[in-house]
Amino acid sequence: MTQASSCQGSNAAVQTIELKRPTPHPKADNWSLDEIAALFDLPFNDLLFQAQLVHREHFDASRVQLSTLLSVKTGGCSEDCGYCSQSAHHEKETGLEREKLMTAEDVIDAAKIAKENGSSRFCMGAAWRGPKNKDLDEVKRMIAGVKALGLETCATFGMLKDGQAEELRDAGLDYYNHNLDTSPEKYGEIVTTHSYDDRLDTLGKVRKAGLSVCSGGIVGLGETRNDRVGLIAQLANLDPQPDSVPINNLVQIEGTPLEGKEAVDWTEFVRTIAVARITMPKSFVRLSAGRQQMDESMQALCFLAGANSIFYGDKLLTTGNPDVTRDRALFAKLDIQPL
Ligand code: SAM
Ligand code: DTB
Ligand code: SF4
Repeated sequence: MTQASSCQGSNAAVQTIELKRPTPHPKADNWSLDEIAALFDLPFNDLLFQAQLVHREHFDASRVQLSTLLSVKTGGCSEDCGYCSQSAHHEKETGLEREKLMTAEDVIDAAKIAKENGSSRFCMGAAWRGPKNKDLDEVKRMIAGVKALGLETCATFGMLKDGQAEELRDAGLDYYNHNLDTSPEKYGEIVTTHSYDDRLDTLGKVRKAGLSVCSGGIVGLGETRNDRVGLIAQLANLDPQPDSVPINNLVQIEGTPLEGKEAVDWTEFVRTIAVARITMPKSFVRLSAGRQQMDESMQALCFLAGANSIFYGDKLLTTGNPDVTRDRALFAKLDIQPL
């Protein structure tokens, strides 16, 4: 238990706020839904204060990791994820043009630019249910080429079959991104072509191959607070916890089933970041999609809540991201250094 006194004006009664501090050894992998819900319920300032305390035990609070994303195969995906611009199920409505798998050379050229701009990790995304064996050779060449530039490599290619994670690892892959996206209860309303267990199964294969796990979710799908609690519980109770936890704010895409969902209040997004930080103290928490729609002060609050990674570069997969000049200016104002 630690105590913090409130700011005292001359007439103000002295108030003491009791802060339950889940340190020095926060439970790494045994968070109950009630404990997580109680964190979400904390007064906003207390939650952010706790998140900062936890954050500073494991990280320099003024350093943020930079990852650059590239869509190496765009559109035409067989899956029906309701938020996604790349699903074939809603391509008539979204009008997104399909693009075939990029060549390794073109991907490596893009990675060189990301490196020059200061990124430390390059994430390659493909609109696949999972990689087909016929695509693996080209994908392995791109991974090896990006790794040879001295960048960390990350891939998000969908569900993996036995042996594929090992093949990607042997090509030079460091991280595999595969999000749980929401609670198990909500998932079936968002996606019907694969299940939550399929997602967990791939995460298990990734971990078994010795790859670093990147797994997070989306806020703003029309989910309840309980769904956000359920998502964080799933992520925090993965054993071991994910190395990297992207928290995306839904980017509403015209023509997708989730277009027009009521946006979640900014405080709830910041709370989700803070709860992720407290429950996964050693993970990088990435302030992911949706930054282009956020003002600088909201992003600053997300960093205060414990976010310490971003996507850097003017594009995510199919949608925009703040350009590098804007992010450099924000970092300068906040005295943040790239990791
Ligand atoms: N097909 C692969 C998969 O599903 O894992 C990889 C690509 S998929 C686009 C990666 C993640 O991006 C999704 O799991 C989701 O969390 C996020 N994402 C996709 N579209 C988004 C959107 N419109 N807004 C916010 N996040 C989104
Ligand atoms: C993640 O959690 N977010 C990224 C990355 N992992 C692959 C993707 C965001 C996509 C946003 C919508 C788009 O650009 O299509
Ligand atoms: Fe989009 Fe990935 Fe779902 Fe395909 S599997 S529709 S690329 S989120």
